[in-house]
Amino acid sequence: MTVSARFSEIAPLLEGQAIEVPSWAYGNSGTRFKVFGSPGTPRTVHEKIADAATVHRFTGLAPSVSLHIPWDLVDDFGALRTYAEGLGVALGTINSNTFQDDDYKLGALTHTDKAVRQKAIDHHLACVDVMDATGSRDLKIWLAEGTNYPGQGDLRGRQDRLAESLATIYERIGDDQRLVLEYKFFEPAFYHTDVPDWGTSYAHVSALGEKAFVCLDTGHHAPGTNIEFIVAQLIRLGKLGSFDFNSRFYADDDLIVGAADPYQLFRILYECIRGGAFGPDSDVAYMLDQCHNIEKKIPGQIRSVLNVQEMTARALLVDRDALTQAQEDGDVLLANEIFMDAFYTDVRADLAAWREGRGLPANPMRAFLDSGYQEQIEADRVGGTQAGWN
Ligand code: PSV
Ligand code: MN
Ligand code: MN
Repeated sequence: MTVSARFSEIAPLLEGQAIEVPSWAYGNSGTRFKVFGSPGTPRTVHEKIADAATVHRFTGLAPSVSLHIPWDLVDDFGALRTYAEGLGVALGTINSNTFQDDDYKLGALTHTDKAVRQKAIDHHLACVDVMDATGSRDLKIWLAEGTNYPGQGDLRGRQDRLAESLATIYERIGDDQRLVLEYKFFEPAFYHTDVPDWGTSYAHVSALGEKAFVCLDTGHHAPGTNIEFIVAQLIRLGKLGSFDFNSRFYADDDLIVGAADPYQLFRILYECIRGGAFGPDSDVAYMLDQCHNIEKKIPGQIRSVLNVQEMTARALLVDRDALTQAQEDGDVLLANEIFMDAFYTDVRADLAAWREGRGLPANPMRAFLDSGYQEQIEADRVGGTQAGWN
């Protein structure tokens, strides 16, 4: 197999593509109705990392794994780092968790009770301690905070307390570290959410300083939202820190990225490329935030990173000079045609040939399924408690 001439022009840009995978994608998850167990599910963080390393081994795309504290708590994070590196992956973003503790029922960083706020702040400071040991750059904060009923909370007072809590956490962020604040338009709170949109996240991270950025989770927007516009705007403002990629049909569905709307993924990646947020000079972290409720988890992750790679290749194929010319000429239909031409280009055969040339399987999914890894973990991982959304 050989790659086409046009593809070989863009192929070098695919070389360093890295998509971080979340540890929780390997554990069991479900809906509020049922969490399904599945054979071979990791019982420890070490087993999650081993599965993540397997995704990287077959795809060459996922060199780091993101951890969630306390789900992935261990006594010795330095040793965990060494273990991960031994498997060929790094430990990446550290995610805090203030959504599973009774004390946080009415808020954590926004709570009216100073003692509760301090507890939530201390948890984040402990997460930074973890980052120091793992060598992680980013602390990712997603807050499940908000209210269910008008009048329940003082909207403005909650923002003030949030700003104050975040500032305390930010003080502890090291010179080589960053704080990324994720937004989500609703859920678990249903009336108002304290960080519901990119504007609110942007306001907070701007106030914090240059080590604070916005995290954009593709599943966290109202239907019909033009996400690529938000991407373009945050890149313009220098505040796009990271992506949590997933697909949504209805709300925060956490489905395989590119499954629901590959064209939207293409448009998002195009804005990243257009904005200089893709490639070796970019600091934007590309991560998955997905759960695999009914499908097998490792193949689910393999499919996800391959989807990102495929849409990246297509977005790189946009003839930007011709597009700029058409835009400047006001040629609406030609501009759209140039854009769509790239989107409709089937890059799968070229990608397969290119992978082979780099010593990777042409078809990572098939190679994984044929490898026996899944059967092995299903046989080995019996007993103990399966990891999950716990
Ligand atoms: C909850 O919505 C959520 O899916 C957020 O997107 C976080 O990034 C993730 O959980 C992990 O905390
Ligand atoms: Mn997320
Ligand atoms: Mn989410």
